Amino acid sequence: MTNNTASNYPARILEMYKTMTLIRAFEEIAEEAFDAGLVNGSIHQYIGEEAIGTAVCANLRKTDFILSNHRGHGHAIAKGANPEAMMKELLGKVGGTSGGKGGSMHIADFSVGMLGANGVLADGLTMGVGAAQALVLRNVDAIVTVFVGDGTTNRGPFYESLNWAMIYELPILFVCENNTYASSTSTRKVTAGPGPVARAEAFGMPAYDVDGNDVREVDEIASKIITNIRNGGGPQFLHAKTYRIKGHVSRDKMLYRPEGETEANWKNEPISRCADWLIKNGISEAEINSTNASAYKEIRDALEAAIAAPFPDGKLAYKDVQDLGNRYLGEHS
Ligand SMILES: Cc1ncc(C[n+]2csc(CCOP(=O)(O)OP(=O)(O)O)c2C)c(N)n1
Ligand SMILES: [Mg+2]
Repeated sequence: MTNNTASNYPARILEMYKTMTLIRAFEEIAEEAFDAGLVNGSIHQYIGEEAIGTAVCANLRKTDFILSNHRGHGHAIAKGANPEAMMKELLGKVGGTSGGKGGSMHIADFSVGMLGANGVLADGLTMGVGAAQALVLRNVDAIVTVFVGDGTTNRGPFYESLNWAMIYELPILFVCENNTYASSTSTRKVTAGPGPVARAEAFGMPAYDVDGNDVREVDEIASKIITNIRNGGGPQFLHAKTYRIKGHVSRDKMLYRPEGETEANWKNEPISRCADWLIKNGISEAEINSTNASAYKEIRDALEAAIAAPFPDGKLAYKDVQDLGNRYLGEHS
C-alpha cells in the first residue's frame, strides 16, 4: 500500500478499490459455486461491507495480526491471503488455506497474520486478546485487530475481552462492523443502551464512530488509531456503520426485511461510492473497468483451479486437526 501523502492519495485509494473489488468478486463467485452445489457448508458474504476490512488492513503491516469471525472472506483477502487457496478451502480441496478441512468459517493464513475466521461468535475476541498478550510478553513490535459483528457485542466474551485488554493495556484494535443485523434480527431491537461505542467507553477505551461505507473515512481514522496503538496508546475501538446487503447466509431469502430496504442500501454501497470519487479525482474510467475485469478474472481462475484440485486423502482427516493420533492408521501424526 502506498503511503498516505497528498500527491499519491488517489493512487492509494485506487489500491483500496482493487482490494474491495477482489473481495466483491470473491463473494459473488463463491455464491455461484454454492448455488452449483460445489461448496460444503454455508457462506456468509461480506458484500456491502468491503470498505471496512480493506481500509483497516491497508494500515496494518504484514507482521500484524487479525482475528475474524464467521463473515471472514473480506478480512482474509484484505490481509493478503491468497484467493485461490481460499476458494479451494470453500470447496474442501487440497491446497485450501486449511488443507480443505475447515471451509469458509475456518479460513486462516498465518503467513500473512490472518489468525482465523471463527464460527463461534466472540471467540475471535478472546483469541485476539490472547494474541496481543503474547506480543507483549514476547516483546514483539506488532498489533492485533479483531473484527466483530454488532450482534456479537451482546455476548459475554465481548466484555471479558475489552476488560482484559484495558487492564493489561494491550496493543489491540477492536473493529465493530455494524451491518444492522444479527442473522434475521434487527440488532437495535435486541440491544440495550446507546450502542457499541458507549459500551467500549464504559471500560475507559477510546472509541470512534465512522461511516463504514466510505473507504477514505475508514482509512483516515484507522491510520490515526493504529498509529496511536503502535505508540503505546493501548486498546482502541472503532465502530463502523454499514449494511449487510445480502442475506445472513447464502441461502437466506431475507423475508424478514422491510420492502425496499436492500435496494435503498445498494445506493450507498462502498465500491461505487469509491469509483465515483476516483473518477472525480483523476483516475480514468478505463482504469476502473480494467481493475474490475482483472479482479473477476482472478477469482474465476481461482474457482476453476479449485474445481480441478483433488479432495484431500481421507486417511489424513486427523492430520493438523488435533494430535490425538490417527486411529485408522494406528499412529500419531
Ligand atoms: C456462540 C454463538 N451463538 C450463536 C451463533 C449463531 N449465529 C451465527 S452468526 C449470528 C449473528 C451474528 O450477528 P453479528 O454479530 O451482527 O454478525 P454479522 O452476521 O451481522 O456479520 C448468530 C446468532 C453462533 N455462531 N455462535
Ligand atoms: Mg451484524
